[in-house]
Amino acid sequence: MKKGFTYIELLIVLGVLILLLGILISVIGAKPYFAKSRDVQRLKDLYFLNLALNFYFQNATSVDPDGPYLYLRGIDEATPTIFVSIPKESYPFPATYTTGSITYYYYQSNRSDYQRIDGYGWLPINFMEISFPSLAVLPVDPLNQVTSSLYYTYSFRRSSFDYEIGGSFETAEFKNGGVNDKVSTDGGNDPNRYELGSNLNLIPPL
Ligand SMILES: [Ca+2]
Ligand SMILES: [Ca+2]
Repeated sequence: MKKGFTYIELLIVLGVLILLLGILISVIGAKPYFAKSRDVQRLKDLYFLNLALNFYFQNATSVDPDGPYLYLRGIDEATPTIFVSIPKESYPFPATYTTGSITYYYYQSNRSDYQRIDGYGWLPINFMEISFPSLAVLPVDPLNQVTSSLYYTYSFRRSSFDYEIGGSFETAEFKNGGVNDKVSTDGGNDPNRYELGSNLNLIPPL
């Protein structure tokens, strides 16, 4: 008579247990939990990026809001630009975005450089010129995808040295009409994106 389990039987039992665990996790809803933690990360990222930008505009010896490698990218200049955190290899945005009477240009960095803080990143400011604590890499959205607009944005105006950054959330709580609505209560012109900066009308509703 056979005693206990064979190795194969143990493997099958283990496989079934893993399968059941997977089903259990999807039923009790681990996904919303992770979505919430990503939203908290977005709040932190944009808060610190806003602090860093504020510090840069106040303290840089020679403020250059489109960095050392790009030119005339201000909303009030020849190439009014919306900088986005998604690298162009992941999802190429169209060259332009027209709304009202204004045509905006999208700018994307590439996958090997997009988190650099020396002017090659998705946000082209050279943060090496200032010593801002805890900004070693540029933050990007935890998912950084065009679906549900889960990416960060940046624009600036040269004449007044104004800037705006933005992002979106996954959980209903932080979205427009949610119990903790962050996007329609920020004073900006986009009721579905979270806007921060010194002029929240630079980036149009996307
Ligand atoms: Ca908003
Ligand atoms: Ca805006």
